[in-house]
Amino acid sequence: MTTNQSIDPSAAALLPVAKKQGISTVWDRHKAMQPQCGFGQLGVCCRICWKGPCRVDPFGDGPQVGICGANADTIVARNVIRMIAAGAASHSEHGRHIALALLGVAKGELPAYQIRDEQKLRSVAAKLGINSEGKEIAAIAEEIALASLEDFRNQDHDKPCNWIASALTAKRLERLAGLHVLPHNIDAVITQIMARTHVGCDSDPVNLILGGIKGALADFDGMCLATELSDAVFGTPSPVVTAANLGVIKEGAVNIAVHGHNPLLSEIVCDVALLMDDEARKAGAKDGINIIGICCTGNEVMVRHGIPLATNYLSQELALITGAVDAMVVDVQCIMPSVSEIGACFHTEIITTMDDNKITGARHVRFREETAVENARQIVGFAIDAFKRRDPLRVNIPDFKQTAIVGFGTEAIMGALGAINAEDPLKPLIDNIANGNIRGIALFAGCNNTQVAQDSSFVTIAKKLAKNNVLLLATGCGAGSFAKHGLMSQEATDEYAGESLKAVLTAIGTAAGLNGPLPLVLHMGSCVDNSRAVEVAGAVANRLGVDLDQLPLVASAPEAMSEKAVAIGTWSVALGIPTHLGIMPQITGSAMVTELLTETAKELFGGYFMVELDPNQAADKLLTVIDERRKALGI
Ligand code: BF8
Ligand code: SF4
Repeated sequence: MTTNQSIDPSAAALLPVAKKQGISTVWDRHKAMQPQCGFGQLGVCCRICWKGPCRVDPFGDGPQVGICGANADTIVARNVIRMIAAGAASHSEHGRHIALALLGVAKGELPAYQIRDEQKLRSVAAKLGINSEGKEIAAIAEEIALASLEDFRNQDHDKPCNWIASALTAKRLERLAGLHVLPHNIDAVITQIMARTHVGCDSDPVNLILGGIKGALADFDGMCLATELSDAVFGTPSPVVTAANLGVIKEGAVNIAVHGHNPLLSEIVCDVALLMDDEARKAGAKDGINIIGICCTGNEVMVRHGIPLATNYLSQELALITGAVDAMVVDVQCIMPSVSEIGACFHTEIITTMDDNKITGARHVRFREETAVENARQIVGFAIDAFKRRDPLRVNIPDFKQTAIVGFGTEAIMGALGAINAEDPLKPLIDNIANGNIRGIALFAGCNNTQVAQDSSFVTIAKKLAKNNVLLLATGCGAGSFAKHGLMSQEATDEYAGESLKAVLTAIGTAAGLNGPLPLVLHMGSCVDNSRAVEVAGAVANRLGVDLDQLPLVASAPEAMSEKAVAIGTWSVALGIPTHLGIMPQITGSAMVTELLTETAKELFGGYFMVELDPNQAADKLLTVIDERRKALGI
């Protein structure tokens, strides 16, 4: 059962409930917003100064330049790189938060946190060129935290950020350095984008876009450090069986949805929930406390601890409409402001936790790492109290959930491959790519967007690629889509994988002790965890002595929405990866910028954007690109 708004059966079940109760959802608001502004869609509206707003007439009849003289190329370029700056700021602020927490742990100032994965910490040290031999864990952690914070502090423009320098192939670093787009300092690069796009500054669209690419690479740096340091503090993901979709909400439990992005909060909420389970039972919840995830916080706790995922971005409101979520605790990013109003229609506590991310009407618990346990106790207490106010007559939990095997970070993938060849884990992967059993690799990333039926493009493209023996990786809300629709299961491999891919996934899964194939789509984590996919690709490239832009590797963000997705897509291109967008980017008002990102980028970086709104055709185009790359490699 699907609707034209979403192919998620939970949406079909709950949208009529919302309608009956007079609750408007993201889809109602999308409808009310039609027709959307054509100037905005083309990217030719400028609000950068108060002489404006200005807009360039795309049909050529009206003004072709803004009041200051900026033309469509300048306006479009400025708008899109400001989006990249915002995306990079979001990811790297998350990264900074984790790096500062690691420093606090190292100094013994944050008792709520530990280094849960010492081995990872040591491997991070090695990656960053820090000698950890004979040193205490705390000392290594401090050095790593300081080296990470250096990426926000360094003033030497010729010295690239530590993390990006450690993460990319030598060939890629050389190419990016040659184009002057390697970031030296995340904060500085973001500031530069804001400065150069101020009225009367950089108006050269090519120069602007190159500045944006540097910002996108700063975004990559921020997500590398966020991912790797989180693994050291909270544990590195390994395969775990769990479930996804709104059916993971339990009628008999105090349901606490953790939503947002940063694991610093959600991890402690999970720990404290275990300690307060009895309290919930005493309040009448026979199933105790049930933590469920939404968006990337959901992905973080899912891949590390097997916490079930309730849903991805577009149906976060539907979780509340079940009437059975007692508290939704949020931190940063991708939280619809509408949740506080919908929570108020029910008994649900909407709890914000970060001082720079409040929502009108929500309760705010000021979360600090120093008082994390106390804050989490308070939050769980509010949830238990809310549970007592829940109206059982308004509970509508859709009976949909799918099994998902998740937790395939770099180490887990290498571990699984190592079960086949312990001495040379990459060999089975490389051999199977070379002999064509695996035709190529596709990384699915990015959001949901009301412009396409929720999850439909993800599922359509993935099934077609799998049938054509493409190995599938996923992060973010893309991973959420696949988990909800049962594509992260062994059954999905049996049903949808092409014969040779199925044989490979079965051989690896069986050797790795999964009693069957690997799931059809490998869940690598949240959006910041896209860096994991680059790590695997980089290892393959290094092993073959080639660069990333030669691998039969593609990326797809078929339902992209956020500024963070714009930043990720852009670094993916800069790293040499052909990157599909299934949503029309707001750049087409400038033929020059469009050409730069879809054509010229290919010459400069090897990667480029491919825009295709039709998912079937998108899959075909991705296959064509994979085949081109294979041919060029002579395989
Ligand atoms: O960082 S995929 S809607 S939740 S931005 Fe947001 Fe997009 Fe989801 Fe995660 Ni990523
Ligand atoms: Fe108009 Fe130029 Fe001001 Fe933009 S910067 S609003 S184009 S005058």
